[in-house]
Amino acid sequence: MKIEGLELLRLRMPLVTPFRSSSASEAVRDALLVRVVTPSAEGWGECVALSHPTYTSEYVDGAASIMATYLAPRLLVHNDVTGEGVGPLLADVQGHPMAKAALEMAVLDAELRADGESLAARLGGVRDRVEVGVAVGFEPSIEALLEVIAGHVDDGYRRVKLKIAPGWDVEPVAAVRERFGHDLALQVDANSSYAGADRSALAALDALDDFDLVLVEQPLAVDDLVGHAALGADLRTPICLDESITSTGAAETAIELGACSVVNIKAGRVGGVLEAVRVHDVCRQRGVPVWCGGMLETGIGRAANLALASLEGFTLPGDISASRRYFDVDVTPPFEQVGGWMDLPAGPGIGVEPLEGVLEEVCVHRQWLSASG
Ligand code: NPG
Repeated sequence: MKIEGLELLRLRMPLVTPFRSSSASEAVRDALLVRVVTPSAEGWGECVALSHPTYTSEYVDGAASIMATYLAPRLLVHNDVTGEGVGPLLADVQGHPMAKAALEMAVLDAELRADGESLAARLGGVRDRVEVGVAVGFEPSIEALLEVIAGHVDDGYRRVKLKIAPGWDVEPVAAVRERFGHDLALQVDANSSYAGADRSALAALDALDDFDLVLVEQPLAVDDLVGHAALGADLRTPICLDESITSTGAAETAIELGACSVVNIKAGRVGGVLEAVRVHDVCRQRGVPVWCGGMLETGIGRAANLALASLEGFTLPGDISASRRYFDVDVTPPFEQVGGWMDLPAGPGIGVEPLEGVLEEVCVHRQWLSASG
């Protein structure tokens, strides 16, 4: 397909409650959408980079800049760009996986809409609804945490992910188990906050073994595969990696070294949804379950995550919560969950597109990029 042009849209989306993790505290989702215009269809993608470079080195202003300066020009000069072809065309630009992933998604979406094929079908999805969970950030007190979780459980969620860090781990986990029992699937995410921790902090991770957790996510540093392998040999609870899994090769290495036995897959972190499928495939070949991580996406990114999560190996609930968990008004028709299940949108491509009226409300900047400048 010839890309006639593409538009970068910056959205200001207030979050219903601030999301506090060890790497970020977001009260407003500063979102970046990509709209690709071709003769036969338009396509949409979302760049999951956050406002600040605290989860990885990417951040939304930087992503918009790298797209305009380096990535979009590499696509606009060609007369026939395909979804499969986006990665290779951008490969000489080092890094920036979230920016690249958004462009690949938008081109793929346009291609699929023109062909009348859904993204789930194209990726090899096997289910039309997926199990989902909810991630809870840091709360100021145990009581506040329990209240937030009670709300999510009342909404029907059956899997909760807690942020943990040294000093906030055993106590909140024990309180959640005490209050909600063992029917609630519970996992924790440390975002590398135990990297370089002292023995007492690491002893807390051992103590978490007594709480029947689904997994402990990314306790140590992004590049500390040996440390994760050693920790995994001590813990009964499976170790899952997120930030460390930056590509298919990284997944193979981490699994071969015994650094993880579960993998969190995020298309933005690995450079695109097609690479995410390859990560899924190598995990599945090795019997490693995967689940779809979340980055506070709007409905555009959420729709793409659902398609990815419909693949066979996604056997654990992902961080793909309902739109209302994040925004009073989503930029797409709202995604709902019932009893911890979410339906995939029907229709070609990602199956949704922005609601014009809402887009007008939340869009704070548009930048049009075309070959003619
Ligand atoms: O529900 O989309 C969501 C958030 C899920 O906790 C979640 N994401 O480390 O995976 C993570 C975490 C995150 C939150 C990452 C904020 C970056 C910023």
